This record gives sequence, C-alpha cells and structure tokens, in this order.
Amino acid sequence: MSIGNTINEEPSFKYFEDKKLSIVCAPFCGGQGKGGVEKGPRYFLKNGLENDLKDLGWNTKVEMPIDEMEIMEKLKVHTGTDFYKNAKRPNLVGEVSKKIHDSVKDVLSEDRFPLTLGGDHSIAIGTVSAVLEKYPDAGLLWIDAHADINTLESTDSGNLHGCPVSFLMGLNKPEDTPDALKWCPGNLKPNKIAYIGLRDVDSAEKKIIKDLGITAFSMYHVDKYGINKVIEMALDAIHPNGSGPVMCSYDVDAVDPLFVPATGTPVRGGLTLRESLFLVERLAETGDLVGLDIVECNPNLAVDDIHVTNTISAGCAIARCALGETLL
Ligand SMILES: [Mn+2]
Repeated sequence: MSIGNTINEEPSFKYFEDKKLSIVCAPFCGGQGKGGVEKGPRYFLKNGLENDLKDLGWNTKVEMPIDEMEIMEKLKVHTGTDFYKNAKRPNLVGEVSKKIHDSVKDVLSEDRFPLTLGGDHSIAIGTVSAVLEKYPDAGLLWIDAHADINTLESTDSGNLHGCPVSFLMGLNKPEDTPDALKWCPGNLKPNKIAYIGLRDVDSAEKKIIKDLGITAFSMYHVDKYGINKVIEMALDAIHPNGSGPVMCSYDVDAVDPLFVPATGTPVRGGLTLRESLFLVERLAETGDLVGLDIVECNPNLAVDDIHVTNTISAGCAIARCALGETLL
C-alpha cells in the first residue's frame, strides 16, 4: 500500500500552500426535526475557533451564505407544506444547500480551504458537490454513526439529513427528485466514498451499500483493526494510486455521546475522543485534505452547560486537528 509513502508526521496542505481558509457558516436545521442545530456555527465562533485557526497560521475569513433568521422564518412556512413523498422540506433543503454550494465554490475559486460549520448534515449536498467541481477526482470520507444514504423512497423518517449521500451519488430517480434539488449533479462514484464510524444503518441503506460495493468501516472494524489502519484502508479505497484530494464530511455523532452528547441522533458505542481527533490528525498528515464539514452540534439538546462545552469543544478540536494542530 502506497499510503505509507505520504507519511511525514507533520501536517501539510498541498492544495492550500498559501494557507488561506474560509469558515463557511451553515446555520440550517431543516434537514431534520430538532431545533437548535442551526446554532452550531455561532457556538463554534464564540468558542474562539477563528482565532485558533489564525494561531495555526491560516489566513481566515468567515462566510455567511445563508441568513439564520430568514431561514427560520422560511422553516415555519415550509414545515407542513413542503413535502415530496415522505421527504420533509425538500425544496428548502435544495434552496439552502445550493447557497452553501455556491459559497464553497467561491471559496475554492479563491484557493481558500472550505471549513463548513453546520447545521445538520443535509448541507453536505452543497459542500461535497462544490468540492467535486473543483477536484473531480476527490475522494470523500463520511465520518458518521449513520450512512445518510437513504433515498426519497427508502427514508422512514423523511428527514433529509439522512439522505445527502443519495443525492450526491444520484441514486434518486430524476422523476423522484424535487425541483429545488435538481441542481445537484449527483456524480459521486461509489468507489470514491468511504465511511468510518457506522453503527446505526437502516436495512435499506445496508442493501444500497452492499449492492454498490461502497467501502464502509463500522465501529466493528475500528475495534478489529484500530483507527489508524481503518483510515489507511479508507484512503486506499478512495485513492488506490496512493494519494489525491480528500474531502471529509464529519458528523459529530460519529463520536461517542460520552464526549459529544449534544447532537440530534446520538448512538452509543462510538469513536473515543482520541480516535475522533486522531482521524483528522492523520488526514492532515497526508496533506491531501481539500475540504471539511463539521455538522450536527445541537446546543439545545444539552442537559447542562458541561454538555454544551464538551460538544462544542470537541467540534472545535476536530477542526483544529484537521487543520494542523498537533500534540507536540
Ligand atoms: Mn450524518
């Protein structure tokens, strides 16, 4: 395996040598039913994330492609009226993810690294699409307790934060795709995505993953092989020739709820805090990272202030480690 050749034990960013970065705020909760996840970007920034990234040598900017108050007003209108089959608010998700897409596209056109802060995971329809436009050969690491690959036909909950991968891969029939989501090219290939952290996968999703031969490492594999080996196998799957651009879409529910309690769909038996951080430290070490999402921090779901602090500080640490922070 040639991944070993890229090990240099120091973070590097081949595609962003000028170390310019934009924090793209995506305060959106319409891909699921629980209010509060739209507060994520505000809490990350309040926790000092931008300064932390400056301290790591990044020239930073903050982008606000969607207006939180406006979205909350639209949410009231769309909830109860915006349906497609079982899917809830597809037109709002489509409209918002397109705005996120356009922002990430602009960020990349300025050779800035896109760090997108959710918001729920439906926003990744926008971020990943934009990264694939700039880097058509990019591989995607989807770090999550869930596979988020339900189609409009297979989703039980109707919450579109459980469906972004199906849109990215074009798995929904054109006649099933709501107008507002038709902009998404859906050209992510099954051999260009790898999952890490799965432990709550619907039976329809298991079938899709098996039928398409998608590389998926559940918590079983993390236990069996260890996190480093799993990351290397995941990178090898999306870039069999050894290296290439890597986008990471990181749902904080991949992390065990002991460490990240304030998230919408927690599942026990997840990554430890160190495994969660090592994962992105290891990605930074490859130098191949071209984009990062951190999604699903929901301060409203914390039962006390310590839950909020633990969740937000874990999210910020994931961002810092992905962007060059090291222990020594
Ligand atoms: Mn997710």
